[in-house]
This record gives sequence, C-alpha cells and structure tokens, in this order.
Amino acid sequence: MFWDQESETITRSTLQQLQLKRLQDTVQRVAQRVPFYRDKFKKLGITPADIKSLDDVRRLPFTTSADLRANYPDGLLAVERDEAVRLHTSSGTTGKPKAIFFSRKDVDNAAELIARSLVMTGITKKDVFQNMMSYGLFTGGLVMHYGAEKVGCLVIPSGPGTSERQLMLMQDFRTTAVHILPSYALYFAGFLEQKGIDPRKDLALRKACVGAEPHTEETRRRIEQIYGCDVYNSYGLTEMNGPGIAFECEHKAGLHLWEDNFILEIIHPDTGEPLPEGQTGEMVLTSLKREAMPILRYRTRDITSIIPEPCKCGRTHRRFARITGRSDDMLIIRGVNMFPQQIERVLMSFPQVGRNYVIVIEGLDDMTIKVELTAAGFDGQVEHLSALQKQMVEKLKAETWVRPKVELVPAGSLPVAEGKAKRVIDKRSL
Ligand code: DLL
Repeated sequence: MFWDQESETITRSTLQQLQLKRLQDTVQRVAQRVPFYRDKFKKLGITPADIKSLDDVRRLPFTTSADLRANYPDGLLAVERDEAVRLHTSSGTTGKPKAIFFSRKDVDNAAELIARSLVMTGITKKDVFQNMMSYGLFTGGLVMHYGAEKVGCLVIPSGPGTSERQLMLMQDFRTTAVHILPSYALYFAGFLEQKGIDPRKDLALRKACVGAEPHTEETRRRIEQIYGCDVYNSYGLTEMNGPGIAFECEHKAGLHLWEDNFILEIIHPDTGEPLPEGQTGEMVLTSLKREAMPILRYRTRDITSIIPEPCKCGRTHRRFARITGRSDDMLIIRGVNMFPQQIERVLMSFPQVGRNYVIVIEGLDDMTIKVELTAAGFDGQVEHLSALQKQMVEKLKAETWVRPKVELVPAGSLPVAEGKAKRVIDKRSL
C-alpha cells in the first residue's frame, strides 16, 4: 500500500534531479538567511553556485550538535520568527537543549512523511492508533500524531501515561496500532502479565511502530511474539523533523529513508571521509525541504550502512540497516570497543530473560550486567540460576571479547526510565 505512490516509487534519476534542485535551493536560502552558514561558506571559499552536482554536497560544511547548542535559541532560524509555528527540543545529558523550529509548511510536510511511513507498514484509516509516546517538546508525540490523523486513523493521544490507563484505553477502544518505545513495550508486557492479560487474546493489536531508541532484531522478535503483532522500526531525530524520516516497509528489511526530503551520506566517524555504499559508518543527513531551520550535513552520530539493493516493495528510496549504536555510545572496556546493542542481542536470545537490563561500569573497567528474568526463568533454584549465569557470561564473552559479571534479578526489580531507556550507567565518567 502506498500513501503517495508517485513520490515513493519515483525513478532514481528523477529523484536525484529533485534532490539536486532542492539542495541548491536550501544552500541558497541558508547563505542568504543564516549567518552561521554564511560564515562557514566564506571560510571554505564556496558559494551556492558551486553546488552543481549531488557530489558537491561533500564541499559543504558539517553541522554538529555542538553547533546547534552554540546557536541556541534561534541562531539557525532561516525564516522570520513569526513564520515559525512550532518548537521542539532535543535534550542531551547536559546543558541547553537543541531547539528546532518548524514553519507551517514544515509541520505539514512532517505529517506527510509520517503518513507515507505508516501506510507503508499497512496502517490504514480503519486503525485505532494509540500514541504512547510523550507529548510535549519531544517529537514522538505531536509529530507522529499529526501524521496518523492525516492517514485518518482514530488517534488516541495517550502519551506515556500510566500503564493502567493505557490498558483501559486499549481495551475500551479496541486499539489496533501503537506507537511505543521498545523498552516500554517490554515493560508494559510485564504489567499485562501481572494483570493476567494475554495480549495475543485479550487485545486487538495488529501493528506496533517502535523507535526513538536503539533496539535489536531480537527485541523486535520478542515484542512481536508477546503481542502477536507486526513490529516496525521507526527512525528519526528532532533536528530533521522527529519521527517519519526513515521507516521499515512490510518486508521489515531495513529502513527506507525519504530521499526526496533528505540526502543520506555515510562517513567515517573519525576522518569525516565518505564511505562507499554498503560500508558501516556514521549517518550524515542534509534536510532538503525544511523551511524554518534547514540543516546541512548533520552529524547524527548514529552508526549504520546503506543497503544498496532495491527493495521488493517497489519503493526507490534507499534503505539503511538497523542502527547498531551511536559513535558516542561506544563502550571501551579494557581497550576493547563494543556497543550496548551487542549485549542486548545476547541477552534477548535467552528465553528466560525478562524485560529490563542495565549495564554498570565502574572501577577499573569492571562491567556488571544486571538482567531481569521472567517469573518462570527466576524459579528460585540456585543450580538453574548459576548454570544460566555461566552460559550468559560465556556467550557475552564470545560476542564482546570481554568477560562481564552477570547478576540475575527478579522481574520488576530494576529502575524504569520515564522516557527513553537508560541502559548504561558508566560510573567511570561520573
Ligand atoms: O527520538 C525522534 C523519534 C521519535 C524517532 C519517535 C522515532 C520515533 P530525538 O529525541 O532527537 O528524536 O533522538 C534522536 O534517537 O539520533 C538515534 O540515536 C535515536 N533513535 C531514534 N530512532 C531510533 C531507532 C527522536 N529506530 C536519536 N533506532 C537518534 C535506533 C534511534 N536509534
């Protein structure tokens, strides 16, 4: 199913012409209106007229999250302040957030991209769509909401709410599709279990869109199995609209990036050099249609690779692989590099593992992984637990080359974050 078949199946050559035209317009606009970019162009000795082909994107400067913070609150605005109709922010761990403005056109366009994305997963106007992400400065609430309304779904703006209320809404209105953080989907499953609710029988869910935080294929499968519904990976970031930038189609084999709206590059995270298609590196995005606050070559820090093969679904917008981590999330333990997702992949391959885990690093690179087990997994038999623990340590060692400590704990005993899950507590950096 398509929302906008013409745009979604546009030929590659027409798409590239469109990208070049939009890139030239964007560069022209920021050169005229945004002193930050004007100065950068001057330093690099380039003018908008130098952008003659798509490859010339590489001549443009990168934009980093530090640049956004340095220009807080509105230094990168490319329209008059009263042309902006919406503000979202993306917060880091410290200091001021990054403030991202939307014009009316930007709001409509973001909704349009969400509509394409939801319809691509098979969601239709017949669906009851419960948006369980936070409404407010975070884009997962409002941006997704407008898009789901555009599709014509009955949208329930439940926000993160309490689990009691989520369940009541789900049951009373027969919710068929949810938008949910993967970590919350796992946590909510524990709540349902306590309530004696079987999600496969007692709920009407058929689709779940999960995103906003890293998660593994194993976690997706687990959510699908618990809820008996199809789960689609959704990627986005506030700087580029929020959700709806890239989404999986019905084949669930990588995320289609809407290339008529963004230019995708993969670069080496250390050297900044472009990498050939198919190689893993840092994703860099240039917005092509954002009006209020266009951003050139944004260093997302997200690690992925482009999937060069065309997709069976017929969409011509290229896919990238599930994000394996952020370059700034990489853990270095005793000189060995690893990503938290490698650990999640191993944990989720054990059926006894429940819904929450946390990685604690302290002292001289001592890594302890605290893992909740399911009620059945935590059967109180000491021999079972110590055998399981040994098996986990061995598998983790094989995957990461580091031998961690593993602590098995009962369901519900680890703290749960309000929003996105915090999986790593690195006491070395405190
Ligand atoms: O998380 C936007 C969003 C909302 C996406 C709802 C999907 C669903 P930020 O809060 O600015 O925006 O965080 C963006 O989150 O750079 C990634 O590191 C991470 N991220 C987002 N989606 C995924 C995903 C929203 N599907 C940052 N897989 C990004 C892995 C993701 N990481």
